Amino acid sequence: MTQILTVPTRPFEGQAPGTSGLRKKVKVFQQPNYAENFIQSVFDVAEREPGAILVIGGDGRFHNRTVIQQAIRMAAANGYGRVLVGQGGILSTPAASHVIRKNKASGGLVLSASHNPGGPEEDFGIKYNIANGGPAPEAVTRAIHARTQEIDRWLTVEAEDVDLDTPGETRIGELIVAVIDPVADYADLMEELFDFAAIRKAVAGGLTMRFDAMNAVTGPYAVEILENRLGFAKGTVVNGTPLEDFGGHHPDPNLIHAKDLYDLMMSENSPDIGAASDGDGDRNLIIGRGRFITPSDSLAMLAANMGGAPAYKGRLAGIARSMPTSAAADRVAEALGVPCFETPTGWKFFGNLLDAGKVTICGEESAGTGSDHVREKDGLWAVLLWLNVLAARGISVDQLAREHWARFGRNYYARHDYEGIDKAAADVLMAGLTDGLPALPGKSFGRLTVRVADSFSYTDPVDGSVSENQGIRILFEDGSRIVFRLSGTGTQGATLRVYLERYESAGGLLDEETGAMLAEQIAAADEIAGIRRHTGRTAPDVIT
Ligand code: G16
Repeated sequence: MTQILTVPTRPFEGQAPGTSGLRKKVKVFQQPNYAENFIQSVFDVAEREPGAILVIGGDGRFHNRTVIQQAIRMAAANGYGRVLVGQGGILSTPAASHVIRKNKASGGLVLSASHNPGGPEEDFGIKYNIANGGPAPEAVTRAIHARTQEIDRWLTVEAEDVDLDTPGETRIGELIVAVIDPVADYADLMEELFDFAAIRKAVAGGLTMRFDAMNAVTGPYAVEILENRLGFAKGTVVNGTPLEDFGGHHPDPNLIHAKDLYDLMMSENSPDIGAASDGDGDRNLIIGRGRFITPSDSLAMLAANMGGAPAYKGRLAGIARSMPTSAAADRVAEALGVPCFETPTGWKFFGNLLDAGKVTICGEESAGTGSDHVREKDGLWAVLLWLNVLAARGISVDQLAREHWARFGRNYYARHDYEGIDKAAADVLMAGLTDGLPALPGKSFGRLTVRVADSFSYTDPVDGSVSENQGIRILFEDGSRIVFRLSGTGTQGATLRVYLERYESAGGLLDEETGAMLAEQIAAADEIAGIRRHTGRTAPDVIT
């Protein structure tokens, strides 16, 4: 019997999970008791039987291995029976979700700060996923946070570090620790969902791609699936080695941080499709030859075409999107006669809808798309679904986009991010917006007249739980829209997100420049929110 050690501790301020887990600078996590307090709070509130299974994995960023060893010892002291940990401490977020579901684990610790940069001076994160494989819902994250505020001890055992690099089982007291292949189960699942034979045939017939793994977790997954199983040429996957600091880059698959890929795809030498994923493998970027696909459009286009993939043939139950995501998917849902749900930002809000079988595909403007195969968004899954659609239909990304807009119309869409602004100024800006809401309807900004202005509130149709203050919506009479919200994933100051959208019907202007099409909404956003006045910024840091 290994002796359980009780370590006295005191609460830390600010351990409230954000949009997706607790994200802070590595230096914050390195403080004695910091990670331990949070993990113990998770263990104190997590629903589980004695001897339950816990999955642990991360995106390989700096500090990953240290926290994994701490978590394993604490799991041993907290009555878990089995820990499944990815070899090298690696498990992409969607792969972790799959391992939890497949092994009927009680939950999992996913160690990642996603697309945020990594390294000793950068970011780290811990997220708890529940038994359905998805991020803990708000009731659970609230309970974890409450526990962090009163915690006075954490439990551990004295034990050597587990060898994370060698697959196999070891024992710490009653706990069995199994180091598992992080890729195999996930790659097998993808092979079940998609028509690999059709994709292989298209590849043999000349379909080319580049996948930028951004020196983050998807490298080994992409090499196995795209190069080894689907036959894309060696070298199709670039930046395929996971690095603790992601090579000094932001592993964020957007047009700023994946600029090399974008430039290639806009050049004459471009392959047929370019794709990228983020730090922990749940986001995706899709670019065709000469054609960028926004995440909102990607959701709509995939939803309209996913029946071509074996796992989804004839079974689209419904679509869900986060509120700031464009309404492109709503038009597909309407045309196909299935419901479309509008949830707050955060994948955790899709869990109930997926568990209840109300939706088959979900997506967010923040580059996340996924289905009911796991309970996380899934970067490589989205790439494979695109490949399956292209292979099955024998058309290009650009052709598919044009065909889609000609049928459904086009939702021009952009997100403007003002990063690292003063938190107090951001709060004043949001409070001012909220206070001004009742006076907005009927007011005009240029040619735009406000129809509705509100703060988005969501009632979960499955369990009736209510989530308020999920973003400010300004809806104009011409159908265009502006949404304002503060990011819940940053670690420094505040990030203001401004989401801009305008719909052009099928007979309208379908191939214009997005910035020009949204000029009126951009001007109105500044006038309504006083962005310059409150933040001193004259332009966004990132436009996606
Ligand atoms: C996380 C969540 C997503 C959410 C995104 C953006 O993504 O999992 O559901 O859309 O944050 O959140 P925010 O706008 O609050 O920064 P990831 O990829 O960082 O885990």
